[in-house]
Amino acid sequence: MKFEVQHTDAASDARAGLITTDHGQIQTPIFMPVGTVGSVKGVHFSELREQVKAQIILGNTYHLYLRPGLDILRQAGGLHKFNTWDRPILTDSGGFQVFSLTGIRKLREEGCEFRSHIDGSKHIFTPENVMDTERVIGADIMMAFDECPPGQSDYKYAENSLRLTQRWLERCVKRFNETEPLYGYNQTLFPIVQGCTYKDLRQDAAKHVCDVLAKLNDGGGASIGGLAVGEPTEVMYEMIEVVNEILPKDRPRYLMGVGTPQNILEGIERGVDMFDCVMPTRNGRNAMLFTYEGTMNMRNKKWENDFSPIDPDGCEIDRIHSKAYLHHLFKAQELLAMQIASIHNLAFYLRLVGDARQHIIAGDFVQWKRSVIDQLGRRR
Ligand code: PRF
Repeated sequence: MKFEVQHTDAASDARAGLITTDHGQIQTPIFMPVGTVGSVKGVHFSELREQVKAQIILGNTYHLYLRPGLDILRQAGGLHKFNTWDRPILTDSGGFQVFSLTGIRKLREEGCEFRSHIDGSKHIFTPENVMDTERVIGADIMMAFDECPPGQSDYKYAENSLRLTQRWLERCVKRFNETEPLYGYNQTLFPIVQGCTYKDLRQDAAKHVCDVLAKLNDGGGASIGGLAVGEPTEVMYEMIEVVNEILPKDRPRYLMGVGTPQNILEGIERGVDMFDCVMPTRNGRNAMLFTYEGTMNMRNKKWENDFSPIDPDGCEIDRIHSKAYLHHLFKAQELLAMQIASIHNLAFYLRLVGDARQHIIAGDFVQWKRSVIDQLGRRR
C-alpha cells in the first residue's frame, strides 16, 4: 500500500490524498460502506460500483470467520474472488464485534474467548490467529486485534485495556511480518489507537502506533478506535485532535465506526482520511434518508404526493424515482424500499466525502463545511 498526500488545507488539518493498493486506488477522504458478512446489506455490487461509486468496502473478521468460515474462504481464493468485489477491501479485526458480545466472552492475556452468536460454539481470538484469519480473508487492509473498552470506562480500566491492546499490537505486528499474503497481492496492517477519553492515554497510544508503523513491512496506516461509543461529540473531536497531532502525516488515518455526515466533516477538518459506519445502510432500512438539506423520514405522510425526485443531485436511482414512490414502497413494506434508501444514503455519503475532497483541493474546505453543516442536521 502507498499513501500520498496531494493537498493539505491551509485553514485546517484536512487533506486530500491517494491510497494505492493492488486492487486499485482510493481517493481520500473516503467513506467505506460496511459489508459485514461480505455483502453490503441490500446493495448489489453492481450498484455499489455504478450508483454508490464505492472505492473500498469493509468486511468483518468475526462474522466471516464464523460464516462461511476459513475453509470456504480459502477454497474460494479469498473474499474478493468469493463476492466478486475487485476493488479494495478492509477487514476489521473482530476486536470491536467480540467485545460487544458482553456476557458471552472472556478476556485474557492470550486473547478473547467468546461464544458464537450463531450456534453458541466456543472460540478464541488471539492476535496471531486474527492475523492468520485476515490473511485468509485476503483484505487489502487488515486491522490489528484490539480491545475497544466501554465508553464510560474509568481511568484504571482504560489504562489496563490500552496496555493489553499495545501488547496485542506487538504480537500482531510480529505475526504479520512473519507471514505472507496467500493470494499474490499485498496486504497492509493498520494498528489501532485506543485510550478512551483520557488525553494522556491517547497520546501514549498514538506514540506507540508511530513506533509500530516505523517497523511494519508494508506501508500501514493508523486507525483511531474507541470513539463514538457514548462519549459527548465534543470529547470525540478533542480526542481526534490529540491523536492526530502525534500520528505521522504521511500515513492514512482511519476513524473507526463514525458517523453522521456532520461527524465526518468535523473528522476531515481534523485530519482524518477514512471513515466507515453502518448508519447509511441501517438508517436507510429504517426509512431515514440523508441529504444536504437535512434528513427525511420516508414514512412521513408529507411525502405521499411529492412526485419530485428523491434527490435531484443524487445518483441515477435518486433521479429516476420520486419521493412519493419511495414513501409508497416503505408503507407497503417492499424490500425495494430498503434497497433504494440504502443506495441513496451510501451514494450521498460518497458524494459528501468527494465534495469535501474537491473543496480541500480548491482551498475553500472550511468555508464550504461551515455553509453545509447546519443544514445537514435539519429534519425535513
Ligand atoms: N476497534 C475496532 N473496530 C471498531 C472500533 C474499535 O474501537 C470502533 C469504535 N468506534 C468501531 N469499530 N477493532
